[in-house]
Amino acid sequence: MSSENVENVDIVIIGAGFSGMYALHRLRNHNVVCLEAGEGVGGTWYWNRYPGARVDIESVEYSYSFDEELQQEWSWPEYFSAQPDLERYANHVADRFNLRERIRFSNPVKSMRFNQDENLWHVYTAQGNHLVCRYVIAATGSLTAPNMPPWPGREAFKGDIYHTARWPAEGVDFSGKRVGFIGTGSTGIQAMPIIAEQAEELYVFQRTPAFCMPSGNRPLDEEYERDWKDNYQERRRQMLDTYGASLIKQPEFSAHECTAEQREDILEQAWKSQSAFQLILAFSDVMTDPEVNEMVCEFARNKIRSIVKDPEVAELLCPTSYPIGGKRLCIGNGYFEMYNRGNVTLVDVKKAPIIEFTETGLRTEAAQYDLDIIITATGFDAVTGAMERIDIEGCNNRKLVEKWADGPTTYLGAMVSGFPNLFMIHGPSTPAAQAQMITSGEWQVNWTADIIDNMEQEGLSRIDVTEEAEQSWAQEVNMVSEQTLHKLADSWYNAKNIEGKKGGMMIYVGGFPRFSELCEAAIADGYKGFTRE
Ligand code: NA7
Repeated sequence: MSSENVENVDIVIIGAGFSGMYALHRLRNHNVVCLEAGEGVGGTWYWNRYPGARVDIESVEYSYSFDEELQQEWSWPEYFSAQPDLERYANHVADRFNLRERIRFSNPVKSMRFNQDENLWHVYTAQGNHLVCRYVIAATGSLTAPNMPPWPGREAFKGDIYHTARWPAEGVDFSGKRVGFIGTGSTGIQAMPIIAEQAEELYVFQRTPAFCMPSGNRPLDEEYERDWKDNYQERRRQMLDTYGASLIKQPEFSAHECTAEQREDILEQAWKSQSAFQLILAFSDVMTDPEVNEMVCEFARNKIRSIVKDPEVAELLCPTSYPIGGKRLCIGNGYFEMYNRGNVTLVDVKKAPIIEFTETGLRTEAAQYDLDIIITATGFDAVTGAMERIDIEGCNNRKLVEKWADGPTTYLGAMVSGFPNLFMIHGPSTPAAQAQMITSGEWQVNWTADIIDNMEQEGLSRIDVTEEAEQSWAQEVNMVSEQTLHKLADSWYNAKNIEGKKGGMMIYVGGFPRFSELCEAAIADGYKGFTRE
């Protein structure tokens, strides 16, 4: 690339999702550019536009806190916002804070190389841009890189194949169609009941059944909204003191302190709470005591048995192989009820796995299914996928994929040893998915921006972390995960959702307050674990 095509900036932010947008705003006093793969802002809420896409955290919480006027003027129509409202909000923020002028859309980063003599990153994009900058902030998202199923024959299929995370903006018409749907995680559970209402037939290919509780979504009550707006500052502060950066009702007592009748009562209230996650928050020990967890599992299974009329189908929908909450509890709207429709068929692909796409549909080890449309809601190469799909080269020509070959290593989830001046937001071993993503993302952006500002004030040009620091963080991550039941479920939390993926626990389950305290303590302790020059 010739030198006249090189653009020099202070900071490159990768991704114009909620964290990247806030980073752009927070660091606006620097010469900063944001590179975004999509045509619009919103990240997760730009890409995941499948029918029924909705957040499972209340939007009064799942929104920015950095600007009081913004939180006073914005109104959410529902408790749990649908994708179009979240995307509208992202666009509003981009316009209101003049972010667009610094975002380069449809311009994914292809590769990055650190020049250790200059202490500069060279960033190359798909559109052929070459940017040179001191710092890179990768706000690439935890659930960005879609996991495409591995079966052969994709090109042979005569109908259409969609992944829910790459849904066409114009939507899909299912009327009169035979639809095959693969994946019964949070995404599948939201999308399928809507598709079943339109499609001629819906075949659900289920490998592992999911625990799911009713979302309880409803129009946002005006008084409730007013109360939040009157108390936003205090509530946002309180949120940061909770495990999940959310004021969701926390359990106060152990299940062992209750009689069997009291337990049933509490679980029934949790089921009807209209507040996502209350089933796993019914008692203080659901995620730590296998016996208590099993009680909650059986309560949830009995709900499935009471909703689904065909006992064989009901039994196949009952999860038995992992603890409830071990992977993310799904929040549904008519999901189990959907199986009472005449046009929905449940196919067990644990027993007889899918082996190929064919010209007319899908073949499992047991049968051929003729279909017009195939939808894969098969999740993501989560946490590390977005970073590993960029060719990143740090010091001594070391590639990030090589460094992470046995699983990601980070210090505080923010930096990787040998990759100086590169910060991640919601990187591996942060409380992603365990702590409300917008609020915890804002916190991480502020922490990172303070570090960069401090570097500038002190006239420093290079910051890295030590391998010892990475090892001590790995010990902390493992220690806290040993105390919970998350390790007993195969999911994207522990890299077991994708065959052959290595890495163990991908997220930090020690809670947001402990995470943020450790991050702050490292800086207060003279940048412990970092090297700066
Ligand atoms: P998830 O939760 O990872 O779910 C993916 C689903 O796809 C899950 O049911 C998987 O079954 C299934 N899957 C994946 N690969 C296959 C193959 N090869 N064959 C059959 N079935 C397969 O992704 P989501 O998009 O639903 O949700 C991601 C997050 O978004 C969620 O945690 C929330 O935070 C929001 P498996 O369970 O692996 O047997």
